[in-house]
Amino acid sequence: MKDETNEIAGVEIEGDIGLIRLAKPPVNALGLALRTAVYEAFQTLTRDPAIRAIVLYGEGRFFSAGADIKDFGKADVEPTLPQVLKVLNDSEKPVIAALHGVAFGGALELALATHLRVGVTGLRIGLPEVKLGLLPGAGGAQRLPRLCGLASAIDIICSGRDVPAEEAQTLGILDRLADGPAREAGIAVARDVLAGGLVSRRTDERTVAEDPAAVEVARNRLQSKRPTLTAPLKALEAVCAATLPIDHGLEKERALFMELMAGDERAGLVHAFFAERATGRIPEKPAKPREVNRVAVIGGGTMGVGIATSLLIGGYDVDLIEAQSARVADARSGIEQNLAGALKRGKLTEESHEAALGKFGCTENLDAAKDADLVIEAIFENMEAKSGLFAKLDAICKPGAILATNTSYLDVNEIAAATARPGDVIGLHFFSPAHIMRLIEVVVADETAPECVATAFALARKLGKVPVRAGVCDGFIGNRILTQYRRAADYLLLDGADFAGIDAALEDFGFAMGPFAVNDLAGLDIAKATRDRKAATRPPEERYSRVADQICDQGWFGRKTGQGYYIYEAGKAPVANQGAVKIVEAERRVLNLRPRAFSGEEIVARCLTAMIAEAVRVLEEGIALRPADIDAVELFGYGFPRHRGGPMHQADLIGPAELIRRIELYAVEDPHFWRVPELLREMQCNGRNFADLNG
Ligand code: T1G
Repeated sequence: MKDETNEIAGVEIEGDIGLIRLAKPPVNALGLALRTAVYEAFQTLTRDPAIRAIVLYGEGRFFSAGADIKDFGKADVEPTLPQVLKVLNDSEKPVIAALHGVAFGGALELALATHLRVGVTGLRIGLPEVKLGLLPGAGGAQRLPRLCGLASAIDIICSGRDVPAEEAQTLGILDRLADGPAREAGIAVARDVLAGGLVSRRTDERTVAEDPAAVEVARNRLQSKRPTLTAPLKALEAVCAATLPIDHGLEKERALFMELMAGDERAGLVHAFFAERATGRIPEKPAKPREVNRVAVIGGGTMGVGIATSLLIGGYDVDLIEAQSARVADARSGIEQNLAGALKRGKLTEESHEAALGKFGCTENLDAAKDADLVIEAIFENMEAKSGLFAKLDAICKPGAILATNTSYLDVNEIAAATARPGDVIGLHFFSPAHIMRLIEVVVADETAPECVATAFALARKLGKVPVRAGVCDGFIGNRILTQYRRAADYLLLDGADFAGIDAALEDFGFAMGPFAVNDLAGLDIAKATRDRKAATRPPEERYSRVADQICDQGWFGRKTGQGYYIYEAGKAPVANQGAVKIVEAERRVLNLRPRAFSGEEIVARCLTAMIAEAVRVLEEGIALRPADIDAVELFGYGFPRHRGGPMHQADLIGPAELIRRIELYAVEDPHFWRVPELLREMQCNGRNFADLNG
């Protein structure tokens, strides 16, 4: 083996101090190559009699992001991380970890196994394994409580949260904070140890006091969460083992870790991790993004105000343009309230809040868009109004300005055709509330220029959003799939399930809210407007449920009117609206339908299969680049439970054969709605799964 030691784990000598430099871009992930290199470098320094202390530090943006997530699910190869850490812990020479950027998961576990830890300004540490459906598997749940106590360790490990360096020092996790490069900070600590000014100590020698109250509180909190995930509860069990002798605790922790490693929750959460990061792999990636500093947002409604807020939080200069002068002041106060909320949530500091307040203007004058690098239109959904506006913007805006529409379903090609610069027109579909929801569907029209797409992705990343490239069709990726999901739920209702039962089944599956509760939240009149818009082109053979229309006919539009499918009274949990129940029963009688019972499992199977079937068509038509992009849309825009990975991840767990069997079974009742996409048959034939298509 080419001696890589010097490349990815370089050995440096500073007098009687030996240093190991972790250098495996992009994040010094502790995969086999880096583990082996660290292990060998450490052996070298241990054997060298001239070396009296050893420092580990990282090259690049971070000390390390922990274990290599790409290795999950594969067989363990030695040296495993626990083996490497045992050598560090057992060392007779003082071992110091010098941390910068981030030290997450296995990287923090590595530091915990050393004898002293120094962190530099800006460092964040954490054991975020529960966010990946795991728990610390290399001693973190045993060694962290030995430094900061059981209660703090439970908080950090079961939440997976980031811990800023200052707090880490207060908790006793870091022995020292320093400014400047970690390497030098590490050397300084080593010198102090060798000079006797600082005591180095094995973490394993420390003990952990019981804290039954903290354990009880944590267990109750984790069990009351919806959905109740397995990893945080197993992590709690692992931390509690820290009161045992270290070897027993390590053994228990590893057993729990391996149990979770084999689980679906881990597979779903790891899939979500990589799906979020894969969306940026677009054909337009080589194109150079245009510079964007000033953005004009057209429309002072909820979406316009949310988009403007998101841009201000992202550091852009913003002009919000609202044609109706009476609404300009409302738009301004809406933005100010959102910014105040962002300050409260810690998304802004006092300083950046002040700066954001000074970076925006509100006006009714469309000419304010003339110097904008980017214009984002968020007016009401009407093709005529949007085309008219884009024609005006085409005349007002400077050459090279990007003209974006926030439409959630209208034809972006048609909007682009209203201008003489279709190459500069693109769809930027935000989700409400736009300053909170992370998804942006970047809708690429036929003539959209590559650098426009690249600019949209760069902007979305700067806003902390997850951009997903979508082609032009009715509803793009997300709303198109949502329509089928909702129709499956509407048909279940007609066939005998009740809306509270349907919602409960999907909430047990992990959705924060079932489809009928979501309809009530979004406003039943909004969905009705969409149905009315499509009425003229609805195929006669399409099964149509009139239930929602009849509920609207009662003036029941959901939460905003206090009743819809459910009744909403302040301070009370929503209850099923018996008036709506009667409408369903009456409609069944009119359609001569004999209601039958559906299990929760069958309800989930039908709704999920409807989503998957439409998602496969979205893929077939090239509206989405890859299955993982569809999952990213569902996870970051539609509340699909993260631990389930997304509909395409689920499709691989279910398998094409079973999906086809289901669709063909359901098609007996409704062959128009339930159709097997061609790609699904191909997958069955060639034995491939959707993960293979992620590239
Ligand atoms: N393993 C493999 N690849 C990783 C990685 C990791 N741990 N972390 C990041 N990457 C890749 C990522 O996919 C992307 O690749 C590139 O690095 C840049 O990442 C035994 C079992 C560190 C805060 O949970 O939170 O240790 O897309 O785009 O926004 O107990 O990445 O360019 O090809 O996210 O600046 C615990 C996960 C592992 C940390 C940087 N560690 N990473 O954010 O860049 S479990 C984590 C992050 C563990 C032990 C257990 C973030 C980051 P590509 P990025 P970023």
